[in-house]
Amino acid sequence: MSELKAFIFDLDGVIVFTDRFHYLAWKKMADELGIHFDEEINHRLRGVGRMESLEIILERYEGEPLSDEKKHEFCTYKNDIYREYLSTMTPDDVSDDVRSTLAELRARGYKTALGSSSKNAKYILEQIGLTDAFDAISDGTNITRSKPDPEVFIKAAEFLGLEPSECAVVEDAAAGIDAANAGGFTSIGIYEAAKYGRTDIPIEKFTNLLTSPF
Ligand code: B16
Ligand code: MG
Repeated sequence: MSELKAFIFDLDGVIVFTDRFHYLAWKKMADELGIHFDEEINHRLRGVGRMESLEIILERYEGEPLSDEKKHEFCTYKNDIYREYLSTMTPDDVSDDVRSTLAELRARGYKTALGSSSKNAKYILEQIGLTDAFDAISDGTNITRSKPDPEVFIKAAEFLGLEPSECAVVEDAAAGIDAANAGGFTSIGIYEAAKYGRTDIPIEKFTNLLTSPF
């Protein structure tokens, strides 16, 4: 393994927790379409892109086949509701541990980047006052393939001017760990991803990034 020079962070489920907002927005859309949607199905949406999430929800849809235009309309509808929830977020939604660990990693000379599937990532970072904590931001607006494809992390490494082998990816979702591994990154799994068999380095909490031997 090359010397580790950077950490690339997933956003949703690692830096902040917007699962509930995703759930409530998809739930409203699904209820209006008469599609069964619950927390278990919502769980399958973690880390995957918006259109891919809609396709998972539509597995239970029993109506006429939907045009691409209609699917885009549903995604926009869900996103408008989701962004209303996001507008209530503030810097208090970031824990002191996350804020101080990001700062300390930089103080130790590591680069930091964001690697999120979300097209709302920059808006979320603004809301929580964390835009300046990252040297590069790779998100849903600069990729064509969603996790488990490694594109979002490869772009993050490119933006930092580093090779994947010089970067570790911090992820909470299996799709993100698979993406990191496929791209040649060291995968660090937190929370649920700490129990995922393909994770290189499991950690229990965010501050463990400061004590793990890299
Ligand atoms: P958006 P991450 C992911 O963010 C979420 O985990 C996933 O649930 C969501 O569908 C995806 O972003 C797309 O988000 O609709 O905001 O573009 O975990 O990659 O930071
Ligand atoms: Mg995530």
